[in-house]
Amino acid sequence: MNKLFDRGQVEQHNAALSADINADFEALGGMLARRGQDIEKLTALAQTFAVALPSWGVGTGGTRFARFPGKGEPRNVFEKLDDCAVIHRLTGVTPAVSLHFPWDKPTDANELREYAAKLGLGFDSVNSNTFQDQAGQAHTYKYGSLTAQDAAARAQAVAHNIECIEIGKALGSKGLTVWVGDGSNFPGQQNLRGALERYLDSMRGIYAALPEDWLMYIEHKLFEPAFYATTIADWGTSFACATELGPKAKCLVDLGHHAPNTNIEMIVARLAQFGKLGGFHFNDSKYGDDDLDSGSINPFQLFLIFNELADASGRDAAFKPSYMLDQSHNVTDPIESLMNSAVEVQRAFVQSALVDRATLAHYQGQNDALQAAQALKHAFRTDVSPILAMARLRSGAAADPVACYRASGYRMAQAELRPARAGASSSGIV
Ligand code: PSV
Ligand code: MN
Ligand code: MN
Repeated sequence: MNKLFDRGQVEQHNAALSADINADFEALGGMLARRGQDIEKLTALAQTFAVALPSWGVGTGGTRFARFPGKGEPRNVFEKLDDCAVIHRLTGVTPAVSLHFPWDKPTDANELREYAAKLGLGFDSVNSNTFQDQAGQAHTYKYGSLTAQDAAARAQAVAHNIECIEIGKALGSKGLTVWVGDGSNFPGQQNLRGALERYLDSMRGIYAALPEDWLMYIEHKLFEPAFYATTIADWGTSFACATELGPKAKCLVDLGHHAPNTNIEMIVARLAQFGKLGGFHFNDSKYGDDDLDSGSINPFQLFLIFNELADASGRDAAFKPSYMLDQSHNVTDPIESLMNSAVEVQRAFVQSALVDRATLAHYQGQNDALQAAQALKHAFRTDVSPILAMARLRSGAAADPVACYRASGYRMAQAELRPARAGASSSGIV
């Protein structure tokens, strides 16, 4: 593990900023107190927040046109964990990593688990990959995996998912996320109903291998790589499949997997209402699966999603969907983007706690649309940055994660230790 942050760097950084943060915190505390809100409670709440990191997010991403590698990119799963540990060390809100197999397949799962534990990291749900062919694979996924016409390709895809569960068990994961790109590019290419029947049949085989305390997350996506009809294209199909499969199957909402202008917060409300909201892949987008940094394009939407989550938590204290980032970084340092995103998602979480639910319900009851909307805007407009900074100080993380990271020289140190591999992609996706 990289020792840069063990040399009192974070403490020095915090000491230099603490007077300013205390002053801002006190000022905000006074303002919130006049609104009847307790900044101490909000700060304690902020400290409970956690969002998992995607192992594939710490490498530079790419598009189907090109990939422009960054300096010091992680070359294997251990180095990916090293970078994730830096993100957690500086933000204090990313204690778990979501692995993707076979990209991150360990030769020894126990060794990997111990390595992560030493870094203070655990493992979130594991992800299967049947959207690419791997070297030496017996049956191609060119025409689908869990939905393929070819029974042998389907069986291979099911076996891969079961292997992911086995590795995940050894790592201490508690969930399997299944996203398949299966679908068709031409009208008539596939029998639409037949493809979903085959999907369900395959998923039943995977579901049967889930341990008792595991969940299976079904991730829908509108399009890409299928450009006419994707088998699991929307939350309705995801919900129907999760219902068919049983209580351990839930729906996962990746924010980028919808048509532009889709009301995602309403999807969240619906899935929560019917007990099928399993978790999120947070990111932001302008067009579709852009995998941009969380909160970078539409922070209000992120807030509105958390507003629904706060409403759901208020109705059921046991409600706890899992949170994960799923981003791709082409023009920024992935560590910086992931830190910023983790903080942006935490920001929306805290802002949603500022919504005065009784007041909102009152305006809704009165059909006072203007004031109801203002009740939300009032919370959204409040700059909770001092709460987030104080939460980090109290958790031993960095007051300003990006500034602390830049001052550390971590990236340049990794550039020396990890020479670039021309054209290589850490995730396998270019
Ligand atoms: C698909 O676009 C997706 O969002 C799924 O979560 C995949 O597993 C991930 O991206 C990998 O790139
Ligand atoms: Mn995703
Ligand atoms: Mn995606």
